[in-house]
Amino acid sequence: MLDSRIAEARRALAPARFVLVLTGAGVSAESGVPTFRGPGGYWRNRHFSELANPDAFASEPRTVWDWYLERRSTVRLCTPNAAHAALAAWAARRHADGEPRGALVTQNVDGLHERAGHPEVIRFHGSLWRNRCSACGAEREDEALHHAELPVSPCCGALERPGVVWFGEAIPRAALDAAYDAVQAADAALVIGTAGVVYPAAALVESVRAAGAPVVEVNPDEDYGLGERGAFGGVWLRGPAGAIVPRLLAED
Ligand code: BV8
Repeated sequence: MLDSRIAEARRALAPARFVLVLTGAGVSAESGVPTFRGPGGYWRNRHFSELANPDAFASEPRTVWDWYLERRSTVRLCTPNAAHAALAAWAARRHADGEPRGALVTQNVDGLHERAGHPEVIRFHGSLWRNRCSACGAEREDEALHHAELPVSPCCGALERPGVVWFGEAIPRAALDAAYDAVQAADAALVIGTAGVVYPAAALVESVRAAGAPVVEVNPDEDYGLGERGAFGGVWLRGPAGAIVPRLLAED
């Protein structure tokens, strides 16, 4: 059953000139990064949406920083899995003739796609490993796992915040433009490890789908899709990304 569905999905993706890939927390689950569903969505009994917003940072910056620093510590101990590696190899093969034939948009801030050597990652929700100046918005890399004092920006001497996109905040212009360009160019979409409920990320796939393009979805959760179809109405491959994505993207 899964074999024939993977074959069907490969047939759907093979003729595509440009594939939009959208990933979520599920692609990093097998690397040990908690997803936001279930217990992973809570920290010190607070739901992540309570912490991942500007008001929480304004009222309790230490608490919010401690959460992000703990996530850095967790991710630092993780390594990219077979799904990250297969996506990176596939993208490299498709970019071989210099012509971009796809784009990977990730909702993840963990940096595991980059660590797997993916040639071009659109970080739609920012990065765990970057700080942003709360005065001028300038960003810088920060690999520190601990901050006794909350970080201050070298540019303005202002409090720095994690370089991620919080609920209620706009997607960074460059990432939004790159993602919209990819949606325009795409004639197929591949969705891996996302519940598909956060916007505008989910709307990217909906736009490609609305243009009549094939969509392939990888997700083990039986409540993710309906019957044979995934949450976005595409070919649903029901199983973990680490097992399915390498088979889906294997060279002919
Ligand atoms: C904005 C960064 C306005 C921080 C994150 C339209 C309709 C409804 C609501 C809205 C709408 N438009 C906007 C909203 C509001 C909101 C939103 O979408 N709310 C939702 C919850 C209803 N959106 C926003 O606030 C956005 N901003 O709209 O700004 C604006 C515009 C202009 C100017 C000013 C303002 C910003 C949203 C970004 C928030 N930041 N992350 C951080 O990480 O700390 S969101 C964060 O949560 C992640 O990035 C990700 O996007 C989301 C989690 O979702 P998933 O990745 O899907 O993960 P989840 O755990 O939920 O599911 C995992 C899936 O994997 C499951 O399906 C599971 O079955 C599967 N899985 C598990 N194991 C595996 C697996 N799959 C494969 N293999 C496995 N092994």
